[in-house]
Amino acid sequence: MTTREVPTYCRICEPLCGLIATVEDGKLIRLRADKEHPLSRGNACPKGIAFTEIQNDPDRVLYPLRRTPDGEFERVSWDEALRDIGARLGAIIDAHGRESLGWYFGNPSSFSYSHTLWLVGFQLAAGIRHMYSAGSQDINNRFVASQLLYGSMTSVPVPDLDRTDFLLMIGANPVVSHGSAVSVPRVREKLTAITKRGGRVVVVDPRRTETAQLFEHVGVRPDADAWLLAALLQVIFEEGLDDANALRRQASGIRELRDAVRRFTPEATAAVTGLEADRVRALARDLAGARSAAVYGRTGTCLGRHATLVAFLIDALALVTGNLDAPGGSVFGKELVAVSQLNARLGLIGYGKNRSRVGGFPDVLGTFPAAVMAKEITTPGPGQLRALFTSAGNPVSSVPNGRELSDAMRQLDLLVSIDLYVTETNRAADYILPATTFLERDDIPLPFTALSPTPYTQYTERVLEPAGEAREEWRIIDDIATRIGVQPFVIGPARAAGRVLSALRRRVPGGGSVRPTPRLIVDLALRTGPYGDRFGLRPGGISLKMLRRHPHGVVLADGITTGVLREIVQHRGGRVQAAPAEIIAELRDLTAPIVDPEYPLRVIGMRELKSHNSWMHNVEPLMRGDREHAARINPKDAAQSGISDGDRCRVTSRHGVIEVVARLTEDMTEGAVAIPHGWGHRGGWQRANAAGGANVNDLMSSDLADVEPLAGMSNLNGVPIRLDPLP
Ligand SMILES: Nc1nc2c(c(=O)[nH]1)N[C@H]1C(S)=C(S)[C@@H](COP(=O)(O)OP(=O)(O)OC[C@H]3O[C@@H](n4cnc5c(=O)[nH]c(N)nc54)[C@H](O)[C@@H]3O)O[C@H]1N2
Ligand SMILES: Nc1nc2c(c(=O)[nH]1)N[C@H]1C(S)=C(S)[C@@H](COP(=O)(O)OP(=O)(O)OC[C@H]3O[C@@H](n4cnc5c(=O)[nH]c(N)nc54)[C@H](O)[C@@H]3O)O[C@H]1N2
Ligand code: SF4
Ligand SMILES: [Mo]
Repeated sequence: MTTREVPTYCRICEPLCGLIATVEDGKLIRLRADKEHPLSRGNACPKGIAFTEIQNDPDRVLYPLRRTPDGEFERVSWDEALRDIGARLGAIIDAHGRESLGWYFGNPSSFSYSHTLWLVGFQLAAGIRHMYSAGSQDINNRFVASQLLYGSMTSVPVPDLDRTDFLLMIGANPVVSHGSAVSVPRVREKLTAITKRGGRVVVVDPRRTETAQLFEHVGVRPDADAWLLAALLQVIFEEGLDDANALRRQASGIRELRDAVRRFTPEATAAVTGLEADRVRALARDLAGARSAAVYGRTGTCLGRHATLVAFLIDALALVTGNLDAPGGSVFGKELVAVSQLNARLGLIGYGKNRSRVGGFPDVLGTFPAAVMAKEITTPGPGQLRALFTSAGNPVSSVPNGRELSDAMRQLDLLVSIDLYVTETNRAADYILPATTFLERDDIPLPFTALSPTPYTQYTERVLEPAGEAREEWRIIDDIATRIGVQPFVIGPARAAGRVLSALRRRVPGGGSVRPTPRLIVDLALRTGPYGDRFGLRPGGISLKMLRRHPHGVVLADGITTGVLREIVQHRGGRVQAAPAEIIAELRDLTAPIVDPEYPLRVIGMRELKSHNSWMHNVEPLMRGDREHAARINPKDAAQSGISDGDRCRVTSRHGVIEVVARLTEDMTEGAVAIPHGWGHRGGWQRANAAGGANVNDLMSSDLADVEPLAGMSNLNGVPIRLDPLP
């Protein structure tokens, strides 16, 4: 028997905690936290440790599956599956063109450089327009706000946690989520360190969350953040608390912004936010008066009806108080590979280069709103979506109106899913192709260095050989591409990286046609990137070879360098645009939501420590105890609806009905009801199916009018509902 202890890192969520895998005769025995990891230092959460159960899960899909006419799945060979998929794609393309092909990629894809790289390569090379992702349920508004402010979609400021004196946190619960759009292991310690050194953390959330309980809580009404942020800006301008020097240096359009927020006084907005005017004034003064302050918002600010506006105002608040790009403020990390720069130069993917066929929504980084996917399938006409691939995603569970999507998918000529499980989405697929887990592939977390307050990276080789016949996504994508006569990264981005490629050619015997691998491309990008070794010209710089010598990861700098705004901003003149027309218009037209007495309450999302979106409910150790899918309700609201703690209740919106258990808690502000997403399973995961619950996204609307217009964000927070007792 041979036993190995292999350092690697967790790729379930954004802290990327260091793990040690114990492997016996090629089988994973256990995962534990890596004490030698420079940032996570022996810390990991229950999900990371429990990944052993997913790795070895008997319900995992390990062979290509084909759906039979009776709706069951049968095992087929890779060759059979890919040959048939290729032939069917060929026929669809002949009849309807490549514009009838589509792809949805889900959240776990962001943790695989090779998956995302090959997908972008395939998209560009094949000219695929129907691209969809979890981003329109997550973060695309943030990218559009950055486009408007800085002219650079991928420049997202992060809170300078190690130096800040005041953190204003809006719609995020990092004590449970472990932080998002900011990559920090041990985030709870980082936050408590702020208050320990005399600073403040203020959490704006309709629920007194696990994070809010540790700090100061501001119980805002759901989907009222635009009003609150505008009011904070109004007070700061009115009382002359803005940092005029910083604004002169950094921004244009400040006067228009000041005029646009003028009507949003704390008094005028109190009815919408539910917050006393004095409290809002005090918050504005404290924020502006703090030695340094960072303003940070996450999914609670991304899934409302004004998601792009809210993300914009979050940065505007940092800007106006002189905290943008300043120590302890909202700061810009340096990318591991120069994606933003390269993209700005080549204009490969951006914002609004294309419009969706249905609804006319602008693309965000080459993707359209996933909320319109169902209608793209069912709406006839040129460019109708007929063949759909999904990889690392479960959209029937994660996008608004899952039932509509599930029904629409039956109309497709071809549905292929690359996943670990039979899920709610792919149970109706023609083929399910087995993907490797993160332990079965090499990796480097490309997007996360710029989001880490301590710039950091780690390369890991695969820890395990793929189980069964599982394959890496990039190989599957490459094979499918080849079968329709397309080659990712020979045409497309590789041509763009011309000089690098010609250097590469010289090293490839025979020269001429090069089929680079993801590993080769990433090595070149690293070596020529901001931290790279420039092929030996910069001693101490990084390359894959260098990173392999440091299996626990490498800290690249002590902290984020500030004073870089001029390099970030791509607008002419190098100034942050504080008053883009879209934002000013939305502020002008902002009207208080009308309360429909039929639906007096509002549903919001929440995350649970032992769930991960829709895909960890099959893990027995995480499901032990009395875990159940429950709505968290303020006791007063429950009493009004005639509901007691532990009752099953019916939740009704204008768009659907679900049934869940009621949990009464004073942690909910009145009028807000929190229900986690990702429950109500009907796939091949037996423990998950047995967990019960419902798909909360059956309550959500995919009507075009309910999709946020600037970034195509789904409206999943603040949706009007009614509660009724069940017999
Ligand atoms: N109501 C409501 N809805 C929401 C949210 C909310 O807050 N409220 N949050 C939204 C957010 S932020 C997100 S990110 C989305 C997530 O939405 P999705 O990304 O669509 O779905 P997930 O539940 O993350 O499912 C991931 C799928 O990938 C599979 N998988 C896991 N690892 C791998 C891998 O390495 N390779 C492959 N090929 N497959 C893998 C899993 O089995 C699972 O089927 O949900 C969104 N939906
Ligand atoms: N344990 C666990 N960790 C996770 C995940 C998971 O499923 N489970 N998912 C991962 C993913 S994909 C992501 S994107 C991140 C998300 O990371 P976070 O955004 O930190 O996660 P949430 O816990 O959903 O926090 C959102 C908060 O917004 C609040 N909120 C809802 N509506 C509003 C509103 O209108 N205004 C304000 N101000 N607040 C509002 C909710 O009450 C909630 O506390 O978490 C990641 N980490
Ligand atoms: S917090 Fe948990 S799930 Fe997230 S990276 Fe760390 S161990 Fe993995
Ligand atoms: Mo997410």
